[in-house]
Amino acid sequence: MFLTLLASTMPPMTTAIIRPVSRSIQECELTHMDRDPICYETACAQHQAYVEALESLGVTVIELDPLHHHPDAVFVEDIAVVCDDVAILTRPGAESRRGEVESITPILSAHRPLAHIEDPATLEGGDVLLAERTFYIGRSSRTNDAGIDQFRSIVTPYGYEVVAVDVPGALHLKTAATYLGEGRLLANPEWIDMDGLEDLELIAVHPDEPFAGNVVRIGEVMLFPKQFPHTAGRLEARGIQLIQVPSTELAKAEGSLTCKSVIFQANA
Ligand code: CIR
Repeated sequence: MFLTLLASTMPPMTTAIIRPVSRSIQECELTHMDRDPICYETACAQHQAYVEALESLGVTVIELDPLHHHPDAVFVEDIAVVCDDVAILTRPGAESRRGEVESITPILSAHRPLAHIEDPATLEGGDVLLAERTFYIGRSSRTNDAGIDQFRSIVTPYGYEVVAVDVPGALHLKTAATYLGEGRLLANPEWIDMDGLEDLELIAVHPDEPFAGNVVRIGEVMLFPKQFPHTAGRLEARGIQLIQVPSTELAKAEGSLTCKSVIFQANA
């Protein structure tokens, strides 16, 4: 009781859970991309730059143990979704990734009540886009209708809405679109069905940069991949402040920037 009262008076602290790149990253899952050799050392260096960018914004970073026998384990976003009220442990659509989930449970149970996506449902965090009180959830090769339904029953009691969005052209919904705050969506409209998203103001990626729709938003600042200068220009022209980070190596594993962390507000 005392601890609960104390926690409710503490200022929230932006926290990011991350995990080192697995030495087996070359064996990663690929869905919409051809295999291109990935340099483990470069991937680690770029991942470190990502972590440092988060820390430069005052984010507290918690590092999980590596899971070298799980090639995709660096992409922690897919195994858990955390909102202010609850942490949802997912059941990844990629079978090779299901063994990653358990390892994030202890840290999340210290911060939120836990809920679970259960068989036959599948859902990956890369398909979950939160904009204010609405969760847009990608219906993709990794997230099925049962996953969306289970997610809806978990979050509806907390006052969230859930809208399903078809994702015909990308791995996950957030491969193609992320929320910038203030009702704005950065997106590649070629890859997703924009129908459910029409309440949001679309800022389209530059046509030469189809993968530029994924940013990590920390307050007013956005981490953005360095390799997309045209889309960066579009965002900066609207007064959006970017920190550009190199992310070419894990992009070859079909990973975007958001994939590499689970970000939530923890009580200090
Ligand atoms: C996979 O296919 O599962 C990994 N190679 C990439 C996961 C990227 N995660 C994300 O977009 N949230």
